[in-house]
Amino acid sequence: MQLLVATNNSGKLAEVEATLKDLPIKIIPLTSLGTWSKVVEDGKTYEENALKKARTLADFSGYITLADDSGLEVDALGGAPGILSARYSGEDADDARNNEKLLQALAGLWQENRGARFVCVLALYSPISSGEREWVFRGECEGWITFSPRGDKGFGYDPLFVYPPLGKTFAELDRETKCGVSHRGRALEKLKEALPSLFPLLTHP
Ligand code: ITT
Repeated sequence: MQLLVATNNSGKLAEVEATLKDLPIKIIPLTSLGTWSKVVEDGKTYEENALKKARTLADFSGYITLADDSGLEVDALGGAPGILSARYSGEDADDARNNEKLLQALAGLWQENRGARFVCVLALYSPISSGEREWVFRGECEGWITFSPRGDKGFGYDPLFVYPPLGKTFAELDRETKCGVSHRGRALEKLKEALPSLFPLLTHP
């Protein structure tokens, strides 16, 4: 089975590829399409955004498509940045600016007030030409936000997110270890569990 992974984020793509590598699935990255439509992420939930990305790219490309919408929810900020995590520091946001803004927003707070969770919602969508079906899988991971960045692996907010059972930030873990415990790893595990029963539906519409 061929699966388009509809993300512009190379960190997400690498984690999906690593976690699904043992399945009989050929991962198609967006870059192999040459051009693709940009999706405006205007949903109110991760589910809405993930489904919109998956539907748009599946109907554009004709491939069965997996999309990911994710974010970091910080308790002291009332759950922000949440679904706005990618643009937390503005329209020209990047990982460094987002992390800097988050550390500033939490300045002066003790560890017990720095609780946070990562959320990942995966949407799997088969295009109109294959019968138009959709499924979503959610994973979450609890932790807290460091006082300064630690580690150089991963992407996004990884250097700031401590996973308490290992006492390390996600950026201090190798990809396999992170995916074994992370929000995305947990959502991907649910997808993997469901896939055997979905394969017939996806491959013989
Ligand atoms: P696509 O929409 O193209 O998939 P994106 O990076 O814009 O890529 P989102 O809209 O889902 O993805 O935004 C998610 C934000 O949360 C973004 O800033 C990511 O860097 C961050 N994020 C998501 N998962 C993460 C993880 O596992 N580790 C660190 N940061 C993560």
